[in-house]
Amino acid sequence: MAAPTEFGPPWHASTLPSEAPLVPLPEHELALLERAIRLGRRGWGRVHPNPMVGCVLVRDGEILAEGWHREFGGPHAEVDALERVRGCPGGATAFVSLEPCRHHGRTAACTEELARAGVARVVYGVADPHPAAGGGGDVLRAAGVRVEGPVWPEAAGRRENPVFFHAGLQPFVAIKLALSLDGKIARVPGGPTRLTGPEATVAVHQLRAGFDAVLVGARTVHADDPRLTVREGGIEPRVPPARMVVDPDGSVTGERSLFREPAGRVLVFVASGVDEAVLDRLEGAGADVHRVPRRDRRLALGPVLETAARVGIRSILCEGGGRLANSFLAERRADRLYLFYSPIALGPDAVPGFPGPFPRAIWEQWRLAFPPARLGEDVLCVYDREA
Ligand code: AOF
Ligand code: ZN
Repeated sequence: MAAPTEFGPPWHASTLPSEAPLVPLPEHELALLERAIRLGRRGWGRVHPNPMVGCVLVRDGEILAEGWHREFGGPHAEVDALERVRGCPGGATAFVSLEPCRHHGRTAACTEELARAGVARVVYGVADPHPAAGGGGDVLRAAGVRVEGPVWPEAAGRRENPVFFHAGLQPFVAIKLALSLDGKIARVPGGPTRLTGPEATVAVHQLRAGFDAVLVGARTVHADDPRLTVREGGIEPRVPPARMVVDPDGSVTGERSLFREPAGRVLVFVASGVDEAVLDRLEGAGADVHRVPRRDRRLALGPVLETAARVGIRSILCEGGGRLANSFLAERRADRLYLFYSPIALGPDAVPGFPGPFPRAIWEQWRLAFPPARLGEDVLCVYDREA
């Protein structure tokens, strides 16, 4: 497994949640919670669908140990930190980014482990929204531990672990687009245009590692012939993301790189009426083919997402092209935007990133989630759609 990066993936610029704390904490204790958040980010690509969680154990102003949830099914952050204490953690304060769980799942309840270790105080970032695991704060209080939390409202947890907090039957959808300074995505339709630099490429590969699936339209397959694998960025995903192609006419062929590269499974979505021969050809190339109805001349995205959910996909990173991204936006089916801005301009004849058509109201729900991150010459802005 690749060594975890010190500050987590770059779109997560180091930051405290922007919401005012719900409980008053001194600056240095907020900094310890921030540290816990940052430690948790090291689990990106390894822990989903569990949340990224970090923990710092402190006593008398000294950090006894740090831990994080490293692997899905493995020890939780609190236990990871407790295991790393040299000596006895009795009397320590645990700063945890998420409320300690009270359930026996794949591991023992963190509430019990903390109490048993003699931890005197627990400060946690956000409440665990899940019925079985949540409520650990009260369990700890009942066990005589001093508890402060949640320090931030749910919105802060949602920003940090959007898929974990995502409710509903459809997968969480994030859109990644690289844009020129003048808001264009390509010089000419259907032609590949390199906009961003190597640092942004690394970030995209890191991003892919934390999603269940990467999605593109058939046009992008024809234009760019992407492999849609995680090759750079130093994060080896626990499960290679599935590769999804929306291809109404079944135009993609087995010679494409995504079929030839052994990585995540390939899912192709074609229109209901497409010939059996086309399905056979795609299946012969190794794809799982799903038929969904058309809407106008495109595929209906609702059924695409429902089908993806049915085969276990909870999160999707849509990497284009522009039309597909615009359809997700227009139908309010996108939850997050990762926009990489390059300092290049492509001019008035180039392909716009957001041609719509959709009313300006579509943009009113979007809010910047993190401070913009500089990646070489490019800037990454992450936006979330407010529910
Ligand atoms: C914590 N600390 O570091 C994490 C927590 O399947 P399990 O047993 O690993 O439990 C997963 C659930 O535990 C997950 O859905 C979430 O509610 C909570 N995650 N809790 O105290 C952690 N990762
Ligand atoms: Zn736990």
